[in-house]
Amino acid sequence: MIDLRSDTITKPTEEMRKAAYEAQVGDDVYGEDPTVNLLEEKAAEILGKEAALFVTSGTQGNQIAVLTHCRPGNEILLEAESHIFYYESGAVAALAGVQTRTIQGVNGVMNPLHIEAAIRGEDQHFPETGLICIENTHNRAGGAVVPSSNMKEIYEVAQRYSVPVHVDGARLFNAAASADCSIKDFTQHCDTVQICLSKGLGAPVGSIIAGSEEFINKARKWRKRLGGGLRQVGIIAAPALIALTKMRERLVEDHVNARFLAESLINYGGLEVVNSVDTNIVVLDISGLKMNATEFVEALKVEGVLGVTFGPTLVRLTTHYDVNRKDIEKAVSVIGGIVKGKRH
Ligand code: TLP
Repeated sequence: MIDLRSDTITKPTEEMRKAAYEAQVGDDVYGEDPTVNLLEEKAAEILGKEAALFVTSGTQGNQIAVLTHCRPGNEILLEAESHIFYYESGAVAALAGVQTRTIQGVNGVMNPLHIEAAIRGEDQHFPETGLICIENTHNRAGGAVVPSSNMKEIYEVAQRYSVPVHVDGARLFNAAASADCSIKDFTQHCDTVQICLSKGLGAPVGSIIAGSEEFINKARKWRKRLGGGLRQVGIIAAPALIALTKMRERLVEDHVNARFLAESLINYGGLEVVNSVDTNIVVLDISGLKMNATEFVEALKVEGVLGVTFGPTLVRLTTHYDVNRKDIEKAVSVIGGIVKGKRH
């Protein structure tokens, strides 16, 4: 199977498995796991923040951030198709008791003026604006990079109104690789950030949240409340450390493969690449075919290629460490075969 469903499906490398086996461990709830401590120190340094916390998943990291920044009854501003709004099972309502106010972005990029207009003033009728969330890269915008200049403008607005900014940077290293800049060029324009180690970076488990020392101390307590205080967790922090320190440089390979995939499909009648392919995601609109996205994904599967539906006529294909150029060529030819028989 050529699995293009997500970069989350990457399996740990040999080096990661060996590191897990050999990891020095201790009880992390006592702060005694040396591998976790090293991972958190390294992550804070790379992200340019005072402190960092190892959490089980991107969703847990985002939720801990919202819980730590906000109080029940707050309102948070976030992009209309952001992961926190779209794909986290309503957790911000269920757990943090906040309401969401969505801002329609363009390619995942929110206009700072729209954000400023949405920040609540002093009035007993109004909820307080507790947090602004930016997603970078933006998943449903097809892995689009939110420029650091846009983040800077949003952060300036946020600071003027004393509202914190959290970045869901599940794929922020992809953004840095695509923009050919340092991750700090992005993280300097936010208070807190969540990055996933288990996506393109290939770790089997884990995310990091980073921010001020004070924020991370409070976040640690929320992690514990959520049952995320783990014990000899160096076993998974060791592969995560390899993901963080050794796997960033290769993300551009995934981007090159995604671009190759998109360019190979561009001239196929009946389907259209609808995203800008900044990083490792290709989104296809198949409305020119006599089938819907579910049927298209089924047809792909029969031919040994996996993708995911992204809407009634949209399909997402994601490149990653476990697929190479040859796999992409095979996927292109499979898609070619399906398209041939199904054009309107
Ligand atoms: N995204 C997954 C699915 O949940 C859709 C994927 O396959 O892309 N933020 C962003 C921007 C994400 O794309 C994801 C995962 C998360 C957060 C959540 O991370 P996990 O899966 O570790 O909870």
